[in-house]
Amino acid sequence: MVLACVGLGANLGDAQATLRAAINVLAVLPQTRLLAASRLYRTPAWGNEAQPDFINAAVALETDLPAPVLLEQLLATEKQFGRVRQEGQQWGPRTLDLDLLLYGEQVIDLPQLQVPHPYLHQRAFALLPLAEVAADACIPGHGTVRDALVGMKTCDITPIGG
Ligand code: PH2
Ligand code: MG
Ligand code: MG
Repeated sequence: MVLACVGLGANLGDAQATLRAAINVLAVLPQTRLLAASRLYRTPAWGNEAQPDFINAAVALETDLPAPVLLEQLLATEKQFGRVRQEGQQWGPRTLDLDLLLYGEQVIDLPQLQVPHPYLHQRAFALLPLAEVAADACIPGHGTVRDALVGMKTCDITPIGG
């Protein structure tokens, strides 16, 4: 069993409903147990700022699925929620984005999968929800999730419903 952490994001359609439904899908993945789900957060778009705010969240999973198989499941779930990938739209709006942020303490560098997520330690919108479910998890090369948040601007990242 491995502790795998997944970041969820969406900023098209009913993003809150999509994230809640996607968490329910992740909860019933084969050979996997949902350990914890964070609150949903409203976050300003990072990268390409000319797009709607995102809703972001994170889950901690305990899984026996190898990382590439888990990735396939995440991509299939994105598609199930209407994700269309467009050439050259790296940071564009999306109905659902599921990123494998951490897979135990493994470093994976495959063409289709980099773990830890290469920008995780720089992105408050991913770290703040992640800290709710796995604050002590290690981001290989960058200390714990809690450490990575120190000094980071988080005041514009607000939990939904309090
Ligand atoms: N995802 C991106 C690019 N920018 N900004 C926010 N706030 N949240 C995201 O999930 C996000 C983003 C690419 O995956
Ligand atoms: Mg992403
Ligand atoms: Mg992604």
